[in-house]
Amino acid sequence: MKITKAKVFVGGPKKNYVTLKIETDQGVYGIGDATLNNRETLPAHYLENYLIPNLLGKDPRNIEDIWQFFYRGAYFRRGPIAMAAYGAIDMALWDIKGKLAGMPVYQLLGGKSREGAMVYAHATGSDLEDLMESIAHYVEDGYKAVRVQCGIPGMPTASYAVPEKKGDTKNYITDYSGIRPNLEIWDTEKYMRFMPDALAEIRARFGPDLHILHDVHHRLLPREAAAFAKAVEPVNLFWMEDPTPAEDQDALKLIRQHSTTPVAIGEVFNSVFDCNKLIENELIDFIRVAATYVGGITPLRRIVDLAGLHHVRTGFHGAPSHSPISMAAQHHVNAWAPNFGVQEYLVLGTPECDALFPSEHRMEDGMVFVSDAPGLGVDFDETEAARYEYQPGSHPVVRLQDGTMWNY
Ligand code: GCO
Ligand code: MG
Repeated sequence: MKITKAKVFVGGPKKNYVTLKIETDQGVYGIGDATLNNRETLPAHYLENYLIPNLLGKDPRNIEDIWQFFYRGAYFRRGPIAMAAYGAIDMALWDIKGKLAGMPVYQLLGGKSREGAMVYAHATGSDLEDLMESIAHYVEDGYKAVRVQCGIPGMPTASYAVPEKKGDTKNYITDYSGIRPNLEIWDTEKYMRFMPDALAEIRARFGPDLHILHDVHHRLLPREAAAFAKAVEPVNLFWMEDPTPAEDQDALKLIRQHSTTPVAIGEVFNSVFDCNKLIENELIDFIRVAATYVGGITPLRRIVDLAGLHHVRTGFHGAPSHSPISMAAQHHVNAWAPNFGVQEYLVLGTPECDALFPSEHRMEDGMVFVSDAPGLGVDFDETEAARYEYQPGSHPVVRLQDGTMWNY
């Protein structure tokens, strides 16, 4: 059996998805997602110029060897662009293997550990009342876990993931009006004064059962993060995400020494070597890696197994930047993972997106039910894809009030 053709598509409805389609001499094809948010053309070029020419003629059933060939063969290993490109190949090969076996991918991983996988939604508000309404809306929809982000009084601009004013529906992750970023101004003191009390009010309003998550988005220094984690302990958060920038992993020791608030980290990691020390030293509670950014299902499964040895549960990244293909890959890993925790999931749900990626995965009452179709259980419509093209976009950048660059 041989790979005969592979093509990359960049585009999508209000998003730049990078989709790889691998075809074989036996008519079976597989699809993968290489979307690297706001740098989408780079994994696409890497696939087209370097990886696909080496993929043609290979036996698609040798998933492990193909992964090792690209990873070891590059010599300059890792990095988000390369790993997203390998990730797309890996997902597509698992899709092909599932179709050949006539089984959904979760069966190939070891079968189901649960029927539905709990997901969390993103609630947001320009102020606390606005946020309370947003949370209530998800709770009414049956969500058991909600991430909460709130506008901070006195902050000069809106901060991460919150609207400027009530009802503003702009895409806070990516502005597609060009590659020059919008500016956010950040003030840690204002955040530290407001957010712990706001979280306490949310807990009081919604009671003990709701799983409340909060994303600090890399904004705090280690001492501040430890103080924040301690202050929010009575709220009993499901997790505090990315309290500090993840390059300095020792920073997390200080948080651990001062609080029992669960810590989730890893959405910017692209290899097991970015998280093995954190896991082995038991400095985190949830690992946030994504199938795309760590190079596909093959390495993701290894991270999950390592995490399981150290009581670390999964909480895979699932921001809308991921296409329904990598979300499907994660639904399969979630169905199997004995140490599953939660899945971030933003219902894309637009008719355009459903037409581009027809899928049999089902979402109900805040849970995802994995598809039983052979392979990944999601398809890609090339005719629909022809309607879209790449749109340049950017994340905001962040500065402190005196102009110092800070972490988005
Ligand atoms: C999350 C993330 C995202 C990132 C985005 C960057 O927890 O979902 O922090 O919102 O900002 O994925 O592209
Ligand atoms: Mg995050």
